[in-house]
Amino acid sequence: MKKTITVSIAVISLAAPAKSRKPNIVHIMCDDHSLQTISAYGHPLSRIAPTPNIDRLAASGMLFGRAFVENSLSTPSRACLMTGLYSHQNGQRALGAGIDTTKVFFSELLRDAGYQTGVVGKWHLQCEPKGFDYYCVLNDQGDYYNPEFKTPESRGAYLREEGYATKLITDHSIEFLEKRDAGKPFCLLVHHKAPHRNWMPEGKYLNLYDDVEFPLPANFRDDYSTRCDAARSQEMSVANDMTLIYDLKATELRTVPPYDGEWNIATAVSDLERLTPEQLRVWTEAYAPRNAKFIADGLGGEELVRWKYNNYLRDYLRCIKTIDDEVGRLLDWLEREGLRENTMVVYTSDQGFYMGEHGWFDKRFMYEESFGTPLIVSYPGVVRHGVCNALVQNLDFAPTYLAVAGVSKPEAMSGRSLEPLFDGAVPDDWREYLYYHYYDYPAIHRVRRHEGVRDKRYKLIRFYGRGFGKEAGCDADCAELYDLESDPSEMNNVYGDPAFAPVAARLQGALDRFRSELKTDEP
Ligand code: SGN
Ligand code: CA
Repeated sequence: MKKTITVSIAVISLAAPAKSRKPNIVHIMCDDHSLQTISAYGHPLSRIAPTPNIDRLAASGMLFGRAFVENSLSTPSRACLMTGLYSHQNGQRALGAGIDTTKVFFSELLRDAGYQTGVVGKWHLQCEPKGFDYYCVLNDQGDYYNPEFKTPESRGAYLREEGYATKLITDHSIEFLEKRDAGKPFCLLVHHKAPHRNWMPEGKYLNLYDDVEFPLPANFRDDYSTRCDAARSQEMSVANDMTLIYDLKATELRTVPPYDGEWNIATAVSDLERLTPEQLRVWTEAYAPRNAKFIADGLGGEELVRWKYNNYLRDYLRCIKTIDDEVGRLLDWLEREGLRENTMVVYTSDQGFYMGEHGWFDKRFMYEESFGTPLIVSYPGVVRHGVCNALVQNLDFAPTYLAVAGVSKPEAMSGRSLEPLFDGAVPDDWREYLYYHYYDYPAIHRVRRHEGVRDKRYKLIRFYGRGFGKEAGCDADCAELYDLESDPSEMNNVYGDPAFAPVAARLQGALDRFRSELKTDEP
């Protein structure tokens, strides 16, 4: 039984009958790409910096308006992608070691089913790529300029290549496709490094948006007054935690007190040491005049915060510009080769990102900007064109790819295939709630541990756990509740408001059910 009223489809086109050949799969996943900066999502920011090529996918495919991750951090998200399991099930709770390599990766099952499998770019998990015929992966987070890649031929060594990461990743993706056995279907994961911190743009875009003044988000000055302590004790604020030298490339400040002791100088210097003399010349030509003016102006207070915000946005969006170009190059290649028709192309990110909302950059929190992630699925003739607002999660990738390949999903996988949504209707038994759990504390950005549930309208978050370091003695045990319909930017925590007591009880019931059914970690 299907309901047609619970999903909004912007434009309806009749889906063709399911195709008989096994489809190819191209999963393009950026690192930290906010949906606010994809124009198909319609956010004001993306009107200033459009993404015409990513939009090509949305123009032919299904754009998910409520896509989320289960733990907003790179390795947990990547482990979830590969296994279809929650963090506590696949072992990858925090950023470092964790992945339980005895778990089945969907790539292994696709390969067994006759698919040629490849992964290019950021892998990040502390295990070898499992279930791949081909890999060409960055070392850990990887570098923007002249990065090192490991391939089956390099025998465990990471070898430096000259060029810009986003382009090299596309080059290697196309190489994999060119060399494939055309008689077999393929599944290719294209995992970009960009636009991860510290947002180093490609040479030709270093002056893009120079003259654009970006408006601060309406809630940039959130004073966190209605919330638990976690929002106050984080260290991911544009004003206080974004560093001038490392993040904002004011390299010349190295020798100017009081900045000469600033965090991450060593990293910032080694980032530039990676550049060839010609790359460095282009880089310096772009940033040196801006930095000279910045030093001469001696900005402080409000002006300094605006300068930081604008230069953060400019570099981030410059990185996105190359991503968009390279998505276009890959799509053009698929079209030229006549492969587009039988290929499901997915665009997503390992999580969302703050573009100054609540005053922040980075991710981790269960608030919408980082809990949410962009998701566009284009497979003309099979996936209907339009917007789907069903609740979906990165747990669903593995089951979806197995389903479209005709491979049965292992019993243990927690996610569910998105296939039933592809005709534009939402089945009656589609999930009503999502479960989220963030563990990486104490760690950089100091976001406290929390878990929670979200339905289509409300969100319950529970912060928990011992405080360390500057939070020593501040053990967390505190809840927040948001009505996303009346308060989409989550400024007004209504937990404890008697008017919302029934909602709080209902969401707590859902959280309790997740805890017992999924045997989650005890807070
Ligand atoms: C690095 C970044 C952090 C970021 C984590 C996780 N610092 O540690 O800002 O939160 O990665 O990012 S940096 O100084 O190394 O740039 S993730 O996308 O891999 O989860
Ligand atoms: Ca990331």
